[in-house]
Amino acid sequence: CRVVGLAQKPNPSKRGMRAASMEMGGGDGGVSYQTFVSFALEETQRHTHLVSSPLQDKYNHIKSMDGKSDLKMLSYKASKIRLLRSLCIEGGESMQVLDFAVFPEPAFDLPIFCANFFTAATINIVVLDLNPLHDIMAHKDYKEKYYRDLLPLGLKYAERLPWGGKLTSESIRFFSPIVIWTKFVPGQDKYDVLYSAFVDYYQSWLKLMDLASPEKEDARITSNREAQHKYLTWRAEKDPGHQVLKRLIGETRAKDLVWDFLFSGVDTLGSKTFLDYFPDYCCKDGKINEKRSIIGKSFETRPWDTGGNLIGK
Ligand code: BLA
Repeated sequence: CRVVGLAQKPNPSKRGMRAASMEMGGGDGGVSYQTFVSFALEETQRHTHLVSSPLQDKYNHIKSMDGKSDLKMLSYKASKIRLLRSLCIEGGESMQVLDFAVFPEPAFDLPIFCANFFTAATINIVVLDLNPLHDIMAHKDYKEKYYRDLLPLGLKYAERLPWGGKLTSESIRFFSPIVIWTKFVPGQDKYDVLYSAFVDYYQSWLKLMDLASPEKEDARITSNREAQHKYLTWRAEKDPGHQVLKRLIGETRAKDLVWDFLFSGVDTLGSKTFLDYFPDYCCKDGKINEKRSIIGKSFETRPWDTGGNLIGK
């Protein structure tokens, strides 16, 4: 994730970009997610004016304790974007990670762009989605507004990046009907499909951003802010990446990275606690249950039909 120059460049064709993604890997034949981040930044710059986030000074580069991995962080903001940030972990053939997210300003009810790719020597774990800001089960109008037109995009990749099997049941409420949740054995073909999906999903998000106009009512802005705070609270507390980060950089620095960088806003956008939002996690002693899931894992198969209706239990 080298800091890319954000100068305007001619828009490369998707074919060109795919070719570029195929050339990456630092010579070891593996994947590197640097190209994904470079694409996203250049593409964002075509739609809005990105400025460096105040977080950038503190969070830019950390070397893992064993000296084998580099953690590289970038963060920006823009008129409709509260925070665009990425974390790339480059650990050679043993590990490559991308955590790329875009959080809108609370005046917008835009989905949260989410790309989480974990690549180890024998497995890739992928979540790519436009995470709904509001609960799409409870708010059908929100689902219609953002996802009806995106369903064909989800279908486009449903076969080539098939459902990854059971997952933490609580996570499903943060996912949209077009979520790509998949696991696969490392392979160039798959990375090419993943790159193409990333490009399509990100361009779709940017189009939504272009069209978004700010809410006029304070109550709606407050509701957007609280929904984003709930999302940040969930991820800051339960993100699967936390364990890996602890191993790489130690508990204190991992916690700092998760709370102050990856899910920045968790301490400022609202005052409710994790247990206020997710009371099922409360232990008898009043502490937060350390398990990631209370309900357990479920959703063996994709729980939405082609019309985006939830069909799983
Ligand atoms: C596994 N990551 C997972 C799983 C999901 C996600 C669903 C499967 C296990 C589970 O069901 O919890 C991702 N979960 C998400 C996302 C949301 C969510 C994106 O609720 C958003 C709302 N993953 C990372 C990073 C690392 C990482 C940065 O994003 C490492 C630094 C690692 N993810 C990782 C690992 C696993 C995993 C090692 C497998 C081990 C495990 O299941 O804990």
